[in-house]
Amino acid sequence: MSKYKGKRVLVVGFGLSGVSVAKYMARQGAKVTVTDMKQKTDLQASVNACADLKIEYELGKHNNKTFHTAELIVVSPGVPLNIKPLEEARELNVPITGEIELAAAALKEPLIAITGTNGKTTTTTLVGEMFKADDKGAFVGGNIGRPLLDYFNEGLKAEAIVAELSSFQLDLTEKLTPATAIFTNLEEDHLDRYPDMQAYTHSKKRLLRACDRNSFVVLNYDDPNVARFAEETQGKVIWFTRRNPLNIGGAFAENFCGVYYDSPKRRIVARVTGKEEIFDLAQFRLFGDHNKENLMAAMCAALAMGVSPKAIQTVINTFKGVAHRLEFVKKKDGVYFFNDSKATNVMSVRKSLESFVASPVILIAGGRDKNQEFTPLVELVRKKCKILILLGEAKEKINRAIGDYAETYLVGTFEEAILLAFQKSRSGDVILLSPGCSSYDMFRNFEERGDYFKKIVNQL
Ligand code: UMA
Repeated sequence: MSKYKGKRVLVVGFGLSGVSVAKYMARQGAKVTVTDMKQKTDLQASVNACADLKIEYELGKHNNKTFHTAELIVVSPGVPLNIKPLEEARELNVPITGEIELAAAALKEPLIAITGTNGKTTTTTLVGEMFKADDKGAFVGGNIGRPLLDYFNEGLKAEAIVAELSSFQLDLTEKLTPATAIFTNLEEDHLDRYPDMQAYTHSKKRLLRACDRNSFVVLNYDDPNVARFAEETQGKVIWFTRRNPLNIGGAFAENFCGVYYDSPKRRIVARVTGKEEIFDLAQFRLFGDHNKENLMAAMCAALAMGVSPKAIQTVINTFKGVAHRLEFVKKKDGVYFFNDSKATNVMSVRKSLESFVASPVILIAGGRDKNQEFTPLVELVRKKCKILILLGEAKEKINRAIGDYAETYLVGTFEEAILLAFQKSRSGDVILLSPGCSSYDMFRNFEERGDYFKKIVNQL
C-alpha cells in the first residue's frame, strides 16, 4: 500500500510540476488539494489535465490554514520557499518537499543528474541522445520541461533517468543519490531569489552532497567555482577540460580521469573507462567553446555509465542542437539570425558572444532583471558588438552598464528591435537575441519569447 494513501497532501503551484505531482498523489490514494495564486481561468490547461482525478482546489489565493493542516506539502520549483504560509507550516513541522525528491525516492533506475548555471539543457539532451544511440532507453526530464514524476504517471520503463536539476529543485531534495552528477559551470544567477552567490552555490552543492562513494562526479576543470568541488566530494571525480592535461602537468596529468579537447586536431580525447578513446569533432555542428564543454560533460557521464564510444560518435556527427540555445534561425541578405532566448543570465550572454569569432554582432538584449550586474559584459560588447538594441524592464539598467561601449538603441517592442537590427545590418553580420534576463516581463516563458523572435524573423 502506498505510504501516501489517505494523507492530506497539499500541492503548491499548478504549472507543469504541480500537475504531475497532483496526478501522482491522486493515483497513490492521497487526499489532494491544489493551491495556486492564479485564478482558475488562467490555469485551464492544468485543470483540464487533471479533470478525471478527485482533487480539491484553492485557486486565486493561498489559504494559510490549509498549509497548517496538511500532512505533506509539495512545492513547485518556481514558488519561493519564504512565502508566509510555507514559513508558518515549517514552524508547525509540516513536512515540505518537492517533485524531484518524490521521484527520486521511488526510482530504481540509475539517475544521471545535471546541474550548473548554463549548458544544463544541452548537456542533458546530449546524454539522453547518447543513450538512445546505444539502444538504451533513457527518460529525460526535470527542469528541461518534463517533470520526473511523469515517468511514473505514464508507466514508462527506461534503463536510466537523465534529469536536468535547477537550484530551485535542488532546494527541496534530501535523499537523492545520483549514479552520476554533472556540474557544468557556476556563476551568478537567480539573485532575485537567493540573497547572494554563496546561497546559490550552497543550493547547487546539495547535489554534490547527495553523491556517495559509488557516484561519478563530473566536474568542469576550467571553472574554478566547480573545480573546487573535487575536494568536497567522496564520489569518483571525472574531469572535463578544454586544456590538455599534459600542459597542466603533475599529478593531474598522471592520474587524469576524464576528457579533454585537443584543439589543434579538433578532437576530444577521453580517458574514462581505462582505455583511451578518440572522438572526432569534424562534423560537430554546435557553435562555441561552451558547447564543446557541454559535449565533453555529457560524454564523461555516458562513458561512465557504459554507453559505447560508437554511439557517442554518432551523436557528435548528427546532433543539431536544442531550440532557443544559440539556435540558427535563418540567413537573409547575408545576415545570420540566432535565437538564444534561453540566455536568461549574464554568463550565458557572454558565452554566446564568445562563440562569434569573426562576425560583428548586433545584440538584442533585455527583459526582466534578476538583480544581476551587467558590467561583466563590457569587454565583450566593446570587442564583438557593433550595435546594442535593448528592450524590456531592464533596458535602462543595461544601458547604464554597457550602453557606452557600442552604438545603442532602446526600443519598446520585439518587432521594433528586430526591424531596427535588420535595417542597421550589413552582409556578414550576426543578429543575436541573447537577452541576459528572464522573459516574464513580456512573455510566459523563454520558449514563447524565442518562438516569437523566430516568427518575426521568418516574416522579414
Ligand atoms: N505560484 C503560486 N504561488 C507563488 C508563486 C507561484 O501559486 O507564491 C504558482 C504560479 O502562479 C504558477 C505556478 O506556481 O501557476 C508555477 O510553478 P513553477 O514556476 O514551478 O512552474 P512549472 O510550470 O511547474 O515549471 C517548473 C519549472 N519552473 C521553474 O523552475 C520556474 C520549469 O523550469 C520545469 O521545466 C518544470 O517545473 C518541470 O520540471 C523552467 C525554468 O524556468 C524551464 N526554470 C528555471 C531556469 O531554468 O532558469 C529554474
